[in-house]
Amino acid sequence: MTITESRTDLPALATQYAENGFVLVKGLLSKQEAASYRETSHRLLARLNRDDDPTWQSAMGMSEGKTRLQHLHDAQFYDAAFSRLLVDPRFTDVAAAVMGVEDVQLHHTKLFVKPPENGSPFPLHQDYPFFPHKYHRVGAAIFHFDDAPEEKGCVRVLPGSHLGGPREHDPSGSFHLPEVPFDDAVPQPAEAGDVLFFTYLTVHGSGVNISDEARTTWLVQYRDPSDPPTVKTHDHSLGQGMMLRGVDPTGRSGV
Ligand SMILES: O=C(O)CCC(=O)C(=O)O
Repeated sequence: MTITESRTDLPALATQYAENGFVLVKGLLSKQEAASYRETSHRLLARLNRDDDPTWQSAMGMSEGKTRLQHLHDAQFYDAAFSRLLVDPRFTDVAAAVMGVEDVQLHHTKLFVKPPENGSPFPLHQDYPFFPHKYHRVGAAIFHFDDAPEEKGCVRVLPGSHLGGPREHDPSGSFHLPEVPFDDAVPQPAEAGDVLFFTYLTVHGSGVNISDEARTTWLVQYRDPSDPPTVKTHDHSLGQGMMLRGVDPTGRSGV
């Protein structure tokens, strides 16, 4: 099951998101824009030439050989093109509609490149345990800057899994959900320009990139500013608390 909608029908998006915990919005960016962001992403990572690999410890057993992942936190602090995307109403209007709120606040961002042939997978997990919030009005948008068919290790989700609320995650090392079979999660193949929105309670992960092309995505995590964190974690992220849409009615008390 892949739940896809056009970004212009906001009530339909909100309904799909409420029922399934995710929605794939087709063509939110044009192919040209996606190609430009892809180029910017790869150029930036090549220029920084960092050698850190964020592959999860718990992902090691998901493939035969060693896998690799390139990443960059806070890309909007390196290139203004990413800042523009953060406040683009094509994105923020959907983020607000699916959360059922007016105001959208930045939590953090992560640029990922899964290299060809051995791009690292992500074990199934909720994002909730990494940064729990009181009312769970926290979501993610994954921008696809190139095509992500299943063989490129596209994102997978467990439809409706958000409805059961927070789950107990394996506390050893990186949080994940060893009891949920990986194959239960439904692949969400996407094209360049598509954006996958999901709640931080939706169980998700992704497979190994076994194709001969990189998979390039930008993950933006956002929240309702009226939803306070219950634990102060992840507050090293640059720009956390920046308003992407509307106002912060709390006067920054949650930041
Ligand atoms: O980009 C992906 O394949 C999944 C990323 C993810 O699940 C995460 O960063 O929490």
